[in-house]
Amino acid sequence: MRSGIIAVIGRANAGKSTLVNVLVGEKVAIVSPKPQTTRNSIMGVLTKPDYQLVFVDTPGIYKSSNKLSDIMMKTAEDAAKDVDFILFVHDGHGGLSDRDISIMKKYVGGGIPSAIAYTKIDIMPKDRIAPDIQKLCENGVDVDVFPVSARKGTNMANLEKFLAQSMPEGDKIIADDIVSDRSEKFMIAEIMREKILLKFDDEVPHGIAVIVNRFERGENGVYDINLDIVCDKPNHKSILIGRGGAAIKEVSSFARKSMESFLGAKVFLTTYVRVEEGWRDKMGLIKDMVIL
Ligand SMILES: Nc1nc2c(ncn2[C@@H]2O[C@H](COP(=O)(O)OP(=O)(O)OP(=O)(O)O)[C@@H](O)[C@H]2O)c(=O)[nH]1
Ligand SMILES: [Mg+2]
Repeated sequence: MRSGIIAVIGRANAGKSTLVNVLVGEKVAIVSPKPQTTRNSIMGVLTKPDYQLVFVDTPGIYKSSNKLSDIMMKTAEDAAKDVDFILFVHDGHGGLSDRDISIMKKYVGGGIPSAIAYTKIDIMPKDRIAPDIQKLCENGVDVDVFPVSARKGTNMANLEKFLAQSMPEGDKIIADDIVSDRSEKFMIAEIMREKILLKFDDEVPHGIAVIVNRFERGENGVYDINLDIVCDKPNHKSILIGRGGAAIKEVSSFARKSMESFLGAKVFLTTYVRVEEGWRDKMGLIKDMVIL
């Protein structure tokens, strides 16, 4: 048996959470086309008869603009310590800049075994892959590179096999039936945030926090869920609510459906939008609003 902890690191929006979800075979982390979707480190576990891979998905590396993003950056950096392996996720479709290489070099090829997942190859010309790998070599990035598409599943089995072989010999770290360290309550708040990220423009969702006030299952099997959607600015509140409440109604309806499929039960969802100006810069409020 081989088992180990794999930190999944990379720039914001690279495709880390998508990759972890696909490898684990279940959605443990929300995904969106916007950078800074993941705010916490989230564990996703893949248990097979002869190996166990414990992935730690992390917030993407991104320029910090407030206390919240400072904490997110620290979360990613901390996750890369004391692990058995670092899997650096690179968005191949986004090109390969000198800055990409310098960030990579911080994490790969050091004391901890590492590899690069060069992802999103389904949406880029294949003839760009080999020159990029060559460029990495020339720049002293001397680790295995796996061109993959998490979305299409391309080359994911090879990556999984390689990771399994790279783990130290040892017993399972996590019980068989556990796929994530995050609670249902956490995922409910994240699903709401995901739907907001998908519907609204950049500035609004990045200032959002979702607080679960009530999460109860009634005798009839229906979940009664009440959420506060906290936003950064009064004008964000009006955008979120929309004319006659149309926007919040639509986004809540998407979220409810997604919660129902996650929980496997009916959901009665109520939401309330409120403003806490500048909460992302106030440590006390961050602690209250982001489940760290
Ligand atoms: N075409 C394609 N798109 C992908 C692939 N992997 C991820 N994406 C898309 O890339 C975007 C970002 O994906 P995420 O998985 O949220 O990226 P992330 O690295 O976790 O982002 P942060 O949490 O913000 O750091 C989403 O729109 C995904 O659907 C892939 O293999 N192919
Ligand atoms: Mg993510």
